[in-house]
Amino acid sequence: MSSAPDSTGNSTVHHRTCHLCEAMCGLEVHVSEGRVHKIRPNRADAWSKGHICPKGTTLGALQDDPDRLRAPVIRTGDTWREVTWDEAFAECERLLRPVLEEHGNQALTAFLGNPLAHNMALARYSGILIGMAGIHHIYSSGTVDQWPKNVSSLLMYGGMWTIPVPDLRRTSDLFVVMGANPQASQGSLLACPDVMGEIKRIRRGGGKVVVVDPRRTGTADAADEWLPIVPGTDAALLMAVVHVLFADGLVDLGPAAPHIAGLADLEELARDWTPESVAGACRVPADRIRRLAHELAAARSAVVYGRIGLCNQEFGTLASWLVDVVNILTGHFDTPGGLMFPKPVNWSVATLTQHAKKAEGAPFGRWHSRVRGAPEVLGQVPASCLAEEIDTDGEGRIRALVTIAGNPAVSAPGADRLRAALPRLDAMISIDNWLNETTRHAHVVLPGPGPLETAHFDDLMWNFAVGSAGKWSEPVLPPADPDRPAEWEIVLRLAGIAAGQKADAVDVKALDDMWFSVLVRACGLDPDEVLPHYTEGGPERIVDLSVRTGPWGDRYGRVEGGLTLADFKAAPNGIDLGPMVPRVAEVLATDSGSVELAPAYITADLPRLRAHLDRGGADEPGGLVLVSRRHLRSKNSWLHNVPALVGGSNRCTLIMHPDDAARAGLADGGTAEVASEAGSLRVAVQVSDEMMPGVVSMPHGWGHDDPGTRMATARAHAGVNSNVLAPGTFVDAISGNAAVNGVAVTVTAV
Ligand SMILES: Nc1nc2c(c(=O)[nH]1)N[C@H]1C(S)=C(S)[C@@H](COP(=O)(O)OP(=O)(O)OC[C@H]3O[C@@H](n4cnc5c(=O)[nH]c(N)nc54)[C@H](O)[C@@H]3O)O[C@H]1N2
Ligand SMILES: Nc1nc2c(c(=O)[nH]1)N[C@H]1C(S)=C(S)[C@@H](COP(=O)(O)OP(=O)(O)OC[C@H]3O[C@@H](n4cnc5c(=O)[nH]c(N)nc54)[C@H](O)[C@@H]3O)O[C@H]1N2
Ligand code: SF4
Ligand SMILES: [Mo]
Repeated sequence: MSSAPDSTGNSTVHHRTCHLCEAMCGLEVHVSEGRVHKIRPNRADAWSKGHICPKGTTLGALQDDPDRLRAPVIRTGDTWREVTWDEAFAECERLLRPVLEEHGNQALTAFLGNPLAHNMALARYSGILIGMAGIHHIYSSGTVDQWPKNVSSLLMYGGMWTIPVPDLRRTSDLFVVMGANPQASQGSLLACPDVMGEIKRIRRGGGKVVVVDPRRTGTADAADEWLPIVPGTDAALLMAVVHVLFADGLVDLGPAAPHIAGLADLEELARDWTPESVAGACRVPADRIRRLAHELAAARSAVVYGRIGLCNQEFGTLASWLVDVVNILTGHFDTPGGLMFPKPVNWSVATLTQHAKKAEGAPFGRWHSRVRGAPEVLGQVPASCLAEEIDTDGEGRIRALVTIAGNPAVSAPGADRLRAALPRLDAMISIDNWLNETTRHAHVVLPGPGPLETAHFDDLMWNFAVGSAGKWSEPVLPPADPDRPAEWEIVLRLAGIAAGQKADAVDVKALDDMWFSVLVRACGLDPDEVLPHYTEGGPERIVDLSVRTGPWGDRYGRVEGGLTLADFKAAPNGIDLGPMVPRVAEVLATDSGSVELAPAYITADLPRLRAHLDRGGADEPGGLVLVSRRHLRSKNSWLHNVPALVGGSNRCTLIMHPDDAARAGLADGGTAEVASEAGSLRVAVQVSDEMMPGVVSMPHGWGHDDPGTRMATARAHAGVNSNVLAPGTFVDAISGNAAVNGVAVTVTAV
């Protein structure tokens, strides 16, 4: 254990990577008498060098949270009782068996949530549960998140997780941030500790930072320029930038030029997209758009970055694609300071299998959802389909649901319908640590251990990192209950049950070896050779495999001096393997072997965008549109039970521009009724000119006063569930990703 007595002599100090967001900050966790008494930044951390945010200091509070489930619970009616693990798994079997026997595997699905990707065990084991349960179609928070980027990356580079990220630590002249607020989020599809510090550095060095966002965010406040934009029109602005780049002879592909295909097609497509033709709808002056194109072309080192505001919107795939296109056309691609492909020290289970998935055929529209007829995209339909697939009778209705670290009753659009649908399930099993708005509907909840009782090594996050690095964290605390299963064992046991095994007869070790062997083969190695290297299984073994078969790995003795997990264990501050390197040729997996600048599947969506602009976009007189926001002290829906993180400026309010508030007869602190086609709610109003006129903002992840939850602090700061307002059918048509931004609403005074 990476511990040493601190200066007082009575406590131990543990080095640990915070698992709450992509920044992956190194923490010093001070423990005495078995409890965390303080958490400090670890300045010696090779990756984060002392960066931290207020959330990282609350891991002790999460660990000690009296509401966090310590044992499995079973619900009968409105009553929950704690049970033994054997009883809990027997109940899972009792619930699942009849559904599967009478209705087949198509009646069972899973919803995978965001913390799964940050969790040592769940990230590496959820795949086997889905496979063994024979689940045909899963749902995930991915379709309320980065699905557009997955689509554009697959079509441009050949892998849905082959996502280039800004090489921000070396950007010096111009950083354009679109639809992201790293002041709150700390970076996303951009794992970079201290994004705000990089923004300061760029400006100190004479460079410029521009934020394109309907809200003047904390990031915009720290930038040189805030460019307000009408939600959902970013793709139009970027098409106009592309137009100017071609029209003014500014295209310069730079060193990546030999790898780029589709330039002529793109030029043709951009011909009509003059700045003047989009300026009205975007509410960005044409000359500013033109100048942006020239600034990007002139900059030596620049990068355009787009994130959730560009994904969770009606034209998410077009916008996500165009961010990359503009970087490529201006030569800020696969070059230091521009958009580059990370080189993770370890593969993730998701990235390891991405090309195998593609080989199954074009991952678009291979099947359609039963009720809405939504085309599948990359194996999933919109998360909002889940509700109707549960509440609509007929052959193929979903009757059993497993949620894994997800809270779709709050995080998915059409929240009212899902909350009404969940009680119709015959079997609902949640792998989760709290009784919240979603899990309160479960029949059985299987909690993982406390957040500081497990080891940690990030899985997917290193794929978005601005440098190659790795960090191993030992458990800070011993298991509170040594007899309870680890989270990966919970997943495997449930997998066995879902596959038809008796609850008390699941051979967890055999399943673990089987899953490990699948992963070994996917790495091109022979399990008979690799398995004897280990005496124990679990996620740690998978981490070792992923490091040893990664770019710096020893390939089990084939590469002399290559890395293994033991090297990371010996380096409690982590190992830094340097900044990103140009590697486009190495990562490309398209059929053509080139970067596809103008994939037909995406460009066919341009007429829809043009029609939207011609209708005037969202710009109808008096009409308001709603966008989402994040706060530094929240993490989606699930940190509001930590007293230190709620209250103060972290409140669930509707922010409105003064003109819009005046028109609705609302003053700061008043209560508004907000209504959309999907639902309505009442919320406190905050009047501020940080909003552009016509756009209002609410955070997601609130609404903690549902009956039957067990999160006392969250309940005392309940707020309202903004996804009641998001219509489930409002999606980016070609990715199926939810458009929770740009929702048409009316706001009236109560
Ligand atoms: N309106 C609107 N909606 C949005 C968004 C938005 O911007 N606006 N953002 C979307 C995005 S980007 C995302 S990622 C989704 C998030 O959507 P979800 O992943 O569905 O929601 P979270 O709030 O992250 O819920 C996490 C769940 O995991 C549980 N949990 C936390 N840690 C652990 C753990 O270690 N083990 C287990 N087993 N469970 C754990 C929590 O108790 C909680 O139930 O929300 C989306 N929804
Ligand atoms: N503190 C904190 N950190 C988090 C999270 C959290 O909940 N809290 N969640 C994590 C997760 S799961 C994710 S995915 C990331 C997300 O990370 P970010 O993408 O940085 O997310 P936000 O902070 O929501 O910033 C999105 C911005 O997009 C703007 N926006 C909305 N619609 C549009 C539009 O149409 N066009 C443009 N140009 N802008 C628009 C909003 O006003 C908002 O400022 O954050 C992660 N980190
Ligand atoms: S920024 Fe905050 S939440 Fe994110 S990893 Fe660092 S300390 Fe944790
Ligand atoms: Mo997310």
